[in-house]
Order: sequence, then C-alpha cells, then structure tokens
Amino acid sequence: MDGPSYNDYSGTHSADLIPDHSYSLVITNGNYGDETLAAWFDYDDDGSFELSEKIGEVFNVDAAGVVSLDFTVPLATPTGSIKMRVRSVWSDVDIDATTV
Ligand SMILES: [Ca+2]
Repeated sequence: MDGPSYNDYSGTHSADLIPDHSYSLVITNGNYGDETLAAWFDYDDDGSFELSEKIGEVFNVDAAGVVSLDFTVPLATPTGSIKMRVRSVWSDVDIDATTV
C-alpha cells in the first residue's frame, strides 16, 4: 500500500470470488512500522463498510511487513462488483473503515 493518503484502485484492481469459499488476503505494509492493517468488504453493496464487514486486523506490523487475513465470502453476497477497503493506521487498535 502507498501512503499516507487515500488511493482508489477500484478501476484497475479486481478479483473474482465465490460465495461460501475461503480466501487469504495478503497485504504488504508500506514504509512505516508499528502499523495496524485491516480490511473490509462492502458485502451488502450499500456503500458503507460496517463492522460486520471487517475481515480482520493485524497489529504492530513492521515496515514492508506482510500479513495475511483469512476470510470466507458470505453465502448471501449478491453477485456483481463490491468494493474492498484496506487501511493502514499507525499504532492504533480496533480501527474503523472511516466514512471517506
Ligand atoms: Ca456495507
């Protein structure tokens, strides 16, 4: 991930996922250490990343550290494109997805 800033990759990055299947999201941290990394999927496609849509969070990630978040796509996920959000926050816990 690049930073510190917001970057929208929705026009260039995508993946095909199947409901009720499990995956691992591998995230490589940027140049800052002691980061908290977390990710969400807008599974209900309502434009908001709710707490229930958070797939995981990892604390104290070193600069250039690599983490893996395991998740299962809910069976009820509608077909079509949904967005994913990944955040990197310095030295914090239980981070939210923000409303930006
Ligand atoms: Ca949502």
